[in-house]
Amino acid sequence: SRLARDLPGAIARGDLHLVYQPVAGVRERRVLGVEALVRWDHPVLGPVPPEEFIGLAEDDGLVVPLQRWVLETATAEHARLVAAGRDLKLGVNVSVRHLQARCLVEDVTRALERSGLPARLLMVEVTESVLMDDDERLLAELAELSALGCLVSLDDFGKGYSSLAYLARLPVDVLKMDRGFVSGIDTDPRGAALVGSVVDLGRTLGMDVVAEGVETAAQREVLVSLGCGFLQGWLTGRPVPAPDLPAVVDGFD
Ligand code: G
Ligand code: G
Ligand code: MN
Ligand code: NA
Repeated sequence: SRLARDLPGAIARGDLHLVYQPVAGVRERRVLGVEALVRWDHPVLGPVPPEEFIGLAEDDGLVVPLQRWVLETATAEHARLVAAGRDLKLGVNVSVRHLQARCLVEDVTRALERSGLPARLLMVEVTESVLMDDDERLLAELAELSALGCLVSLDDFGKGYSSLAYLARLPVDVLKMDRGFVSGIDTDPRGAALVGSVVDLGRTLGMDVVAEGVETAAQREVLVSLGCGFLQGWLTGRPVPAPDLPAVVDGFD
């Protein structure tokens, strides 16, 4: 396809950019971190949805160069924010294919070295499809990331069919609860009960729980009452380019 043909050039030409969405702490009442999200503005076709070109990159063996670009760019941009005095975590989405390619640890190490970003501020986000892939080598790679001092989060948690037995064995610090759980919680008591059990599960396993896709004050209220400590979504902030972040972080209420 045209997109697949144009993607390598887009990386080289600088047609990709990153936006950052705030993650807020309920108790802290401030922004504690951001998640980097990749964007591609195609010169002819306009904005291409990330699901689409990341899928293409995965099929065409381009995902490692794409993810390297994301890691290098996000850590470099974020290190500048940290140097300017803001002690925020950075979440970067990675593809399971990058884990499978066995060079994620090396690429993360290099990005940390080049940017000077402390490892403790980097959170690697993997989707729960790693759970379905009962592969000891993937677990070992995640454990190596932990050993570097990075955080590991399980993204879109609850969307698929992760095994609870396996979850307990994963070296994961943070559960990012899929936004599908959040959408109806202010009107659906069963939905709220479900979110409550995910929060409890996180507590049991020693993992922080971030609610994704928080759009309304009513949803936030329910999440807070259920003990969810971390919120991400349009309510706490839309994704913005790096230069706009200081104003978003400092102006948060
Ligand atoms: O950003 P939304 O912005 O539309 O992102 C859509 C999907 O693309 C989400 O599932 C998100 O996790 C994923 N995504 C966004 N940026 C990246 C990235 O840099 N790498 C990978 N692998 N996925 C990403
Ligand atoms: O899968 P992951 O959690 O990495 O994806 C983040 C995706 O969620 C991005 O596409 C981002 O634009 C989107 N997103 C962020 N906040 C909200 C929100 O409040 N509502 C909805 N519908 N999408 C959101
Ligand atoms: Mn994510
Ligand atoms: Na994701």
